[in-house]
Amino acid sequence: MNERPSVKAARAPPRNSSETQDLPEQGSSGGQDPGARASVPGLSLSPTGQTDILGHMKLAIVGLPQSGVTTVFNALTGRHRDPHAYAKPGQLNVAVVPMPDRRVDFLAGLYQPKKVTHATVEYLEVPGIFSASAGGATADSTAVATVRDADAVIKVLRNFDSDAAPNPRGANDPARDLRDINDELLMLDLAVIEKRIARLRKDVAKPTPEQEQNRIELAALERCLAAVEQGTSLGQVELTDPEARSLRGFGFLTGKPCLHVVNVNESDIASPDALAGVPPERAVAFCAEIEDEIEQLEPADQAAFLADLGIDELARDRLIRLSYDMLGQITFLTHNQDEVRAWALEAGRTAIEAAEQIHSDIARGFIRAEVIHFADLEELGSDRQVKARGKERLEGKDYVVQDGDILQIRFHV
Ligand SMILES: Nc1nc2c(ncn2[C@@H]2O[C@H](COP(=O)(O)OP(=O)(O)OP(=O)(O)O)[C@@H](O)[C@H]2O)c(=O)[nH]1
Ligand SMILES: [Mg+2]
Repeated sequence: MNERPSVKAARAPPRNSSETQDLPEQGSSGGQDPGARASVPGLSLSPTGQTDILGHMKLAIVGLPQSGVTTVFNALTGRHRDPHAYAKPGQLNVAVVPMPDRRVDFLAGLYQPKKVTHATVEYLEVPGIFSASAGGATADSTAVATVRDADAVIKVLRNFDSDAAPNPRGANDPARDLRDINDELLMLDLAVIEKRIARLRKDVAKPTPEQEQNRIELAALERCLAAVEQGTSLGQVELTDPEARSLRGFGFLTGKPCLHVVNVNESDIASPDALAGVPPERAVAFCAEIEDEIEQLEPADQAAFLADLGIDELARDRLIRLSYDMLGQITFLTHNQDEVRAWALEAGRTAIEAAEQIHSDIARGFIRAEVIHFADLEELGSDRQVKARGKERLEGKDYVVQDGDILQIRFHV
C-alpha cells in the first residue's frame, strides 16, 4: 500500500463560498470549476517538494502544551468574539480570514462595487502534536496529517508569564522550545522516511514500469535520511527537480516554510528581548490580548494605539504579510461594477495563469490583459487619468503578473 497522501488530496478546492462564486469579469456565467485549478499550465515545484499554492495559503498553527496555540488562533481569526465558534481544547479548528489590504479598500472607495472580496488565508489550529516534555513524538495522526497538508507552519512559542496558567516546562525559553519542536518534527519525518526507504529498497530491484521512478525517489529519500540524522531540516536538502517531484506527496513537516509567533506579556511587546533568542527574520512578537483590543478600534485610532505601544503594525497583519513573502505570493486585483477583488498568486506566474485563477473560461478565451498598476491609479486618481498618461498596458498570455497589478482580462468564449 502506498502511504503517501496524494498530491490531489493535498490541495483540495477552496472551502470558502466566496471563492467559488461570482466572476469578477464581465461576459461569463456560472460558478468556478474547482477542477480547473489543477490544470494550470507550467506548474513549478518549490525546492522542498511542496505542492503549489492555488487558491489560498493554508497555515497550520502548532505549539507545545499551554504555549497559547488556541489563544493565538482565536486572535488571528476573531473566533473568540463568537462564543459558539470558540475553539475547544483538543479540537482541530479551521478559519478562513480575509487578508487586510489597503489597495482593496482604495479600489472599493473608487468604484463603489456591490461586493468587496479580499484575498484569504486559511489558519488551522492543530492541537496536541507535542508532548509537554518533548523528546518523544506523541502526535495523533490526524493532527500530523493536517500539518502535512498545510503550506506552511506557524510555531507558537511561549514567552508570557501567568500564575493562572504556569508554563508546564518551568521557565520560559522560546529558543529551547523551538529546538525541541523541531526535533519532534524531525522524528516524525524520520519515521516516514525510514518506512518508505525500507519499502523502496525492495521495490527498486524489481523490473517494473516504476523502477526508474523508484530509483529517483530512493536517492532523494536517502539524502533526506542523512540530513535528518544530522538534525538538518528537510527544507535545506538540495534536490533535483525530479527528486523534489518524487517527494512532494509526503508533505514533510520539516520541509515546510515556517514562522515563529513568540507569545509575550503585554509589557514586553516592544521590548528588544521579546523574541528571546528566536531568529528575528521569521518571528513575530505577539500578545493576543492587545491584538484584540486594537482590532476593535477605528482604523485611525489603531495607528495611534500602535504608536503608543512602540510598534507599527498589528502582529496579525505582519504575520500574514510574512506568510505571503515566505511563500512567494503576490496580490493582483480585479474589478467590475459588481465586485472589487484581490487574488493571491504565486510570484512569477503569468497573465494566463492569473486568468485561470479567476475562471477557466476566461483563461480559455484569453485575448489580452489590460494592466494598470495600483500605484499609478492611486497617484492619478482615476482610470481615465491613467489611460490619458499612457500608463495602461496591453499584455499577452506570457506577461508575468506583478504585485499590485489591476487586471482587466479581455476574453472570448
Ligand atoms: N498572561 C497571558 N496569558 C496567556 C497568553 N496567551 C495565553 N494565555 C493563557 O495561557 C493559557 C494557555 O493558553 P492556550 O491558548 O489555551 O494554550 P494552548 O497552547 O492552546 O494550550 P493547550 O491546547 O491546552 O495545550 C490560557 O489560560 C490562556 O488564557 C498571553 O499572551 N498572556
Ligand atoms: Mg489549545
